[in-house]
Amino acid sequence: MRFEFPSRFYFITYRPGSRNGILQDVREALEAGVRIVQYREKELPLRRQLEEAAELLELCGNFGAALVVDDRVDIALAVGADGVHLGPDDMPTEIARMLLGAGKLVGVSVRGVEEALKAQEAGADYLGVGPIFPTSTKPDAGPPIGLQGLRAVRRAVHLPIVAIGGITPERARAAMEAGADAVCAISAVVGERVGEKIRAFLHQVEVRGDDPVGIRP
Ligand code: TZP
Ligand code: MG
Repeated sequence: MRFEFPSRFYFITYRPGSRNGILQDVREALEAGVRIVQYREKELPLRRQLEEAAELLELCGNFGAALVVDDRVDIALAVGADGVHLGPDDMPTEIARMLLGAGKLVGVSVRGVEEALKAQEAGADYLGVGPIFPTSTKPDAGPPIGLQGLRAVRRAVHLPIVAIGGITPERARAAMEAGADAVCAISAVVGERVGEKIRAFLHQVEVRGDDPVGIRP
């Protein structure tokens, strides 16, 4: 079945910038209305990551939200997460799909049309497209592709797109108008008052009326 983002803000954990711990950050994100969370942890030992992923999965489950694990198919499988998010250096999409099966989410980061078409062909459920704007959160993200780049990917694929990289509440609507189905931001929401900052995003990107994923709780 075709995947749709269950909220227009996609939350990624970011321990280096967290003030109150990623569990509390995720709780605030969920309370603000986020329904898809990515556990992204680049440094902790595997044992700790497994524990944290299991805790986050339970928390997300309480809100009916999906939890995907960045990079690590093994962790996603071990804790029974809802899926994974893969970049160009991670497990190839086809192999992740084979290991996880059809019922799990496979998200793939792409920078342009060629990568997007490949990911779609390989069985991705959604694409993370970016960096749209300059970002200092991911030093190896490469040069920004701009809203033009986002539009080009939108025209090329039918998969849902989450725009990432330098997104602020002020830029969020433009990203949606350029074809994103959801937005993601790390530096603009991490630190204190995570929930409040996410609400500012949701206020920008919600579609009023009968749009279930756009309505704030
Ligand atoms: N992938 C592409 S850009 C990025 C990731 C994980 C970092 C986004 O962080 P910020 O602070 O919202 O630019
Ligand atoms: Mg990765």
